[in-house]
Formats: sequence, C-alpha cells, structure tokens
Amino acid sequence: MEKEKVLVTSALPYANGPIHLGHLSGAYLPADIYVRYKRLKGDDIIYVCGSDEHGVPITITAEKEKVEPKVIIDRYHEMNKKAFDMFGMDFDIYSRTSLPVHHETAQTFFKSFYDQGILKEKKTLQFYDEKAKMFLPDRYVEGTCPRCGYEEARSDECEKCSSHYEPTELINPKSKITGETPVLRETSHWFFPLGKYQEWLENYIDEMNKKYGWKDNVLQQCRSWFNDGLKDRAVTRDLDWGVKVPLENSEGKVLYVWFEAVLGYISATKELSAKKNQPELWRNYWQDPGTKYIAFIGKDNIVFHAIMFPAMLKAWNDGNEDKYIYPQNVPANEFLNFEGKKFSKSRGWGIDVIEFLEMFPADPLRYTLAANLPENKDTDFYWKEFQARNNNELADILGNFVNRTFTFAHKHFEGKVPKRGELLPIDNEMLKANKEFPEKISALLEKFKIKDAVLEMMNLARTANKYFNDTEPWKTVKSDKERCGTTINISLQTVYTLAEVFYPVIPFAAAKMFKMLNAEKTDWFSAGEAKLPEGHRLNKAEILFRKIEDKVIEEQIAKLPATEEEPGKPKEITYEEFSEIDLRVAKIIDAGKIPKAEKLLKLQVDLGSEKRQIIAGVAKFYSPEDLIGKKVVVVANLRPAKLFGLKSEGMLLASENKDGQLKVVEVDDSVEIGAKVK
Ligand code: B3M
Ligand code: ZN
Repeated sequence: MEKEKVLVTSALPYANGPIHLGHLSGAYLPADIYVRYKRLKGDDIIYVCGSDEHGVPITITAEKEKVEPKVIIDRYHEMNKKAFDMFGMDFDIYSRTSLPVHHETAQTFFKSFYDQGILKEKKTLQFYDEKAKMFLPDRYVEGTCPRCGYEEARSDECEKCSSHYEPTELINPKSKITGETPVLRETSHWFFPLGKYQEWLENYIDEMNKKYGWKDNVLQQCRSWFNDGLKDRAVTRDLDWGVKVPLENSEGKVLYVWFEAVLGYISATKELSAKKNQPELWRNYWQDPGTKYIAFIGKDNIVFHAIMFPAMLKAWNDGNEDKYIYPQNVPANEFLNFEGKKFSKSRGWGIDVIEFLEMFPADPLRYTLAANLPENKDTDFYWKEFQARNNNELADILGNFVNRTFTFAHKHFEGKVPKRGELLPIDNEMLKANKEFPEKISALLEKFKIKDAVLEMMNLARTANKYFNDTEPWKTVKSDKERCGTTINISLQTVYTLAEVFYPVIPFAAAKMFKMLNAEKTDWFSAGEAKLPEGHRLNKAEILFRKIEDKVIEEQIAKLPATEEEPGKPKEITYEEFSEIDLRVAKIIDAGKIPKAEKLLKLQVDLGSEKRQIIAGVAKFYSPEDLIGKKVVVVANLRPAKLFGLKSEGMLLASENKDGQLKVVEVDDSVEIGAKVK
C-alpha cells in the first residue's frame, strides 16, 4: 500500500463560548476518526486546528462583560482546548488566530491581492453610532423588521420571518452598544471579486467531485451559489478587533473575519513547523501537489471552504511563485440536535463538552456520536440512546466479548495465548472475518462514511461474540481442552483486531485492550492477521466500559428546562393572548409608490371608524392599482412606526405562495369594513 501525504483541518471554533456536543459531531469527531485511522495505516498526516479569535460576536461578549476581547478569547481558547483534550482529539496543533504568525499570513495574502490589483475599493452606506464614534457591523444594529414587525430584527435580516432587506428599511434602528439611533454614513471597503473566479471554481469542484466524490449537501450549496452568480464580497470591516488592513490610511479597518480565518489553517501549520524547529515544514504539506487536503466542516461553513477559500488560494497562486494546493474534499456534516431541539446556550438546551466529560468517560460519547453522525441529515443526541449504546453495545457486545476471552485465558491457560489446534470451518470463518472487516471498514473510512464504518466495527464484535457462543468453550474446557484453546487463541487474535479497528473511535478503551494483550498497535493492514504467538503472555484484564444506570440518565434529563420553545415551531399561546391582537377588515382606498423604496407601497385604508396610512412591503408583488378596492385584514393595534419618514399605523396580513410571492389575505365582499377578525 502506497503511503499518502495528507493534510486535515477542522473548522476553527470561535473562542466565544464553550463548544457543545453538536460541534463535536460536525467537524471534529469525524476528522479525528479519519486521522487516527490514517495514522494506523502509516500515512504521513498532519491534523491542524485552533481557535478563531476575531469576529463581531467576540467583541459583543467583551462589551457585555466590560472586558477586553483578549480576556474572552484567552478564556474560551483554554476552555475549548481542554474540552478537545478530554474528548481525545488527536490534533498536531491547536493554534489561535490572535498569534502574530496568523496576522502576518493574512496580511500577506491581502497585500498580494492588493498588489495584483485584484481588490476593488467601493463606497457603501453603513450605520454609524455617533456616541460610540464607530461604524456598526450588521449585528450591532437592531430594530423592527419592516416585514413582520419583529422588534429584535438585525440590520439587514429578520430571524423571525427570515426576510432580507436593505439596512435603510429597518424601522427604529438602534445601536446595540449605546442604544442610540445610528445614522447612515459613507465608508469605503475592499472587495474581493469572487465572480471572476466562478468559472474556475465550477471546474475545480467538478473535477474534485469526479475524482473524489463530494457529498451532495456540499455540491448542492455550491450549485445554488453558482446559480445566483458569485458577487464581489467585502473583505474589510470598520472595527478595532481583528487583523489590521495592511495599507496606508486604513486606521479602524480590519480584515473580514472569514477572509482571515480560513487562512488560519496555514498559520497554524506554520506554528506547528516552528514548534518542531522545521520552519519550512508547512510548505511540505500546503505547497506540495502530492498532498491530499481534506477540510472537515459543518454545513454552515460550506461556502467559505468550498468557494471562498479555494478562490483566495487561486488568486494567490495566479500571482506568486509558491503555489498552494486546494482542498481535495470538503466533507461537511449536517447538524446534531439535542433531545429533539436545537442546541441553545441562552435557553439552556444542550450540554457543554467539559461538563459532560466530567461525568462520563469520552469513549461512550465518541461512540454514540460516531454511530449517529449527521452525515446526510440532521440527527439528535438523546440521553437514552447514549445509555443504550454504552450498555447494550459497548458493554454487552464489545466489553463482554473481551472480558469472556480474558477470563478464560487467565483461568484456564495461565494468562498466556493457548495453542491453536486443528481448525474447523467455524474457526476459519472467524479468521476470515478478522481479515475482511478491516478492509471493509477501511474502504468506508476512506470515503468518509464514518457512521457505516462504526457499524461494521461493532458487527465484528457481534460476530466475535457469536463465535464464542457457538464454539462453547465452557463445555470444551472440560471435554476437549485443546479445542477450547483454539477458541481462546482465535478470540484473543480477534480482540487484537477489534482493538485496532476500534482505536479511531474509542482510543481510550483500545489503549486498554492493547495493554491487556501486552501488544503494540500495528499498522491497519496487518490488523486482521492472527499475530499473537502461542505462549505470549497477557496482562490482567481491566474493565473497559461501566454500565450507566437509569437513575443517572434520568437525572440528566430532569436537568433540561421543562417548557421549551421549538425554533421553527410557533410557541403556544392562550386565547387571551391571541385576542390581544386587534385584527380588522379594512378596505384599501388608495395606494402609491414611495420614491427610493423599491419594496414598499404607501396605502390608505378605511377601517370603518377611521382611515389610516400603512406602509407595506408588497411593492414587488402588486402595483398600486391592483390593491385599490381590496378588502384585507390589518393588525389594527400594532405600534405605529416610521418608514422612510412616513408614518405606518398597522400591518396587512399576507402569505407567501409557492413562488415566494406575497399575497395579501382578502376577505369575502359580504363582510363589512371594520369587522373584527377572530
Ligand atoms: N469560526 C465558524 C464556526 O465556528 C468559524 C469557522 C472558521 S473556519 C476557518 O462555525
Ligand atoms: Zn421579520
């Protein structure tokens, strides 16, 4: 088997909070399993990760706590590093993007693009907080959604009705820093012309997919980006915290966090090289066309790794002598939910990794997550499943087989590998399984089908248990000791195989198994060869997995908040709450366009008792004439708001049709104007 040179990265988690089980399932555990397997195979592989320490959320956290961002990143970098360590992540380096080596690397990329004339400068309008004397990034501005009236909408999108709009449309914008009303001010930013690379990107992804088989979720997202057409993307921001823009007169500007974060993989490898005293080592991976580069991520990071990052590398390669390789595959996972709902720190839903691992060992968690990875669709972590996987699979199948085998070896064969006598078909079958399973598992792991691989690992343990049962050593030990010895010999060889194939998933238990066998882990391809010589001395048995009692699991379930809102599913309200909304039938008596507001129409409606003006976001779907005369439903007691300086007193009800067009809710002509809708 030819050895491969492999570079593996996992998305850099933000140092802005503790990682939870969902993170582990997305970009970390699958990569770790792959890396551990490749190491067993003897491939030349490095595994690089680290903290992403810039970005607006970090500065928001810092402001909330009234500390410097450095305090926040130091805290969560250490915390997440510890969590990964407890979980058994086999990183070669866990770096951080606040290091000078990263700032230099990112600035060098930016400067090269600038010098090549790739970047375009553009002026844009952005909210500015006059009290805080700073430009406000999108997430710093909150206001009322111009579509649904949600009061905590972001400057350009509403998480309630998921509509997107221009920041100028946001009603009642407020700065999240000072609470003041921000003003729109002109600023200029550098844009990376992503569109210029679209054709190259399409070819690149096509070629990689043909050769290496990319996952459908990744291809689909890329195609949808391509269909929309790639656009220029701003790669600078008006902020203090981040990598400074390396140009004259750019005070107060930093590189957009995603632009530099993906380069963090390169900086991290440079840090690893420095630590090993081989400063040029990183080039051996990043700049050798013989390297296979695999970037493990979660589905929310696809565009940055499959589109943005490759385009940046291409832009570099076009203008420089030292050329980088591109990701060969970007295996992105879907999300893991927790007990049927999304993880949410603010709502107390989920569990931190450290908290979990202070209560339970890492292996059962790794195994449970691995057996249920969100490879093709979102999956869930359930406490009961965790218990069942630990008790019924790890303990009752794998643990039981190992335990039975060792008990026999110590009790009846002086703790040594007994002699293998004449082989019956059943023995040959078991020996064959020892050879076939590693091959099958290897083929799956190479294709990142980790969940299936884990199933096969446990199937080998199932096969082994069946072999033990069918050969009945508890009978042959009395009737035919040599026959019993054969069973135990083959069972011990199988324990060896199991230790090797399970090592990527449950490294702590596998290490115990190697120790019990008094044997080293060997390379993957000899995993299934019966290698333990007759007479080889074994060490004493250890407990591999402890059963988890019902009571322990019930305590965990009881800790979860009882009434939990489900995102995407409307929260239950009482009739009283509903009746607080004053819905009325109204007639549209006049309608007109608003200069500069492409999406809005100015309506005059008759409510019977009074006439009102409503500014509605329906201009894309109706011309003013279409609406005049329609009897519609309005929310009559919605707090009045100002849009484009115009007063809006109420809201029209409308729903979206299958083409995404808004249709106003109309009422039968026999219903009188002003009638209550209930
Ligand atoms: N920190 C986002 C995330 O954790 C981001 C990944 C960066 S990878 C270069 O989802
Ligand atoms: Zn909304």
